[in-house]
Amino acid sequence: MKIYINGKFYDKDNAKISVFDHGLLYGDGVFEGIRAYNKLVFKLDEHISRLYESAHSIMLKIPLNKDQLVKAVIQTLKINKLNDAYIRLIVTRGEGDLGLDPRKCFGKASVIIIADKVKLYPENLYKNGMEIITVSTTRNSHSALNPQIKSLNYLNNILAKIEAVHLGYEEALMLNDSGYVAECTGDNVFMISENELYTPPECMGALRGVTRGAVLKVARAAKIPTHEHVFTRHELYTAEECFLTGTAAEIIPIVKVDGRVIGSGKPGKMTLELMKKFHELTKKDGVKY
Ligand code: PXG
Repeated sequence: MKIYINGKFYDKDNAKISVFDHGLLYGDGVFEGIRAYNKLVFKLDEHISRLYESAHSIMLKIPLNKDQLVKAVIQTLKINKLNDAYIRLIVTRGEGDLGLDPRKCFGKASVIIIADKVKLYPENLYKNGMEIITVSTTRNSHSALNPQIKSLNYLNNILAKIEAVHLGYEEALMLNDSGYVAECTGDNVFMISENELYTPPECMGALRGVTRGAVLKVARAAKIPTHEHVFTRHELYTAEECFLTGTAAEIIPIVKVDGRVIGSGKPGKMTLELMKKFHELTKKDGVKY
């Protein structure tokens, strides 16, 4: 495996950055997770744009322009001879000293690209649906650390994940400070009620997921009414269908939330239809390499 760091490729064992990098010391940096399907990078522009938006928000200057970064991603995929891949794009603040002050790292931002095989949830969960549980860790409030910033500080999500794993679940449902449904630790949440599709708006603490955006578009094209609307756990418990979306997860059906059976207890009809349409999209929509 060859890993890209600041314009050069290194073997996995030699792919290293400084222990003084503020990405490591403070989680000061931004990242993206991207998929390639059969030599097509899915929604690359959207991921690159979101990375630059996250960086802009934390006043981190990415040392490459968008075109150069796209080229570096493609180069990493080619050098690793991967047709299908999960790509992790990371920009750290760079090397500084033990103080928080990012000015010490000025001009040293590091760009790292790792391309590897994908790891999805176990196959049987796509067929039979997954169970999730609400955890007590609430999603970061946007006045503290806006969930739109895909930063290297993922402790909020990790704390929720630890709770889920401790309770024997793969994924956790996170609420915001007001008790409304926000998202899961690494996936957006959707529900279907009276044949209409709902997902929480960004202001509820949901990341503007690229897969979320793609699913909303696919649903609209299929004439399914879509709503970015607040909802509570009660509405989710009594929904007809539920599913999660994410770059790694794609679309995964949810059949139980906090022990409450959703709909028939099996992956719903509309969920299955959207999964099919999403897979078709990944086969034709993307940047070729
Ligand atoms: N919400 C959060 C908090 C995320 O981190 C998503 C939603 C889905 O967004 P996309 O753009 O991928 O459709 C993400 C992204 C993991 C893991 O190990 C998951 C993400 C990122 C890094 C690791 O589960 N998901």
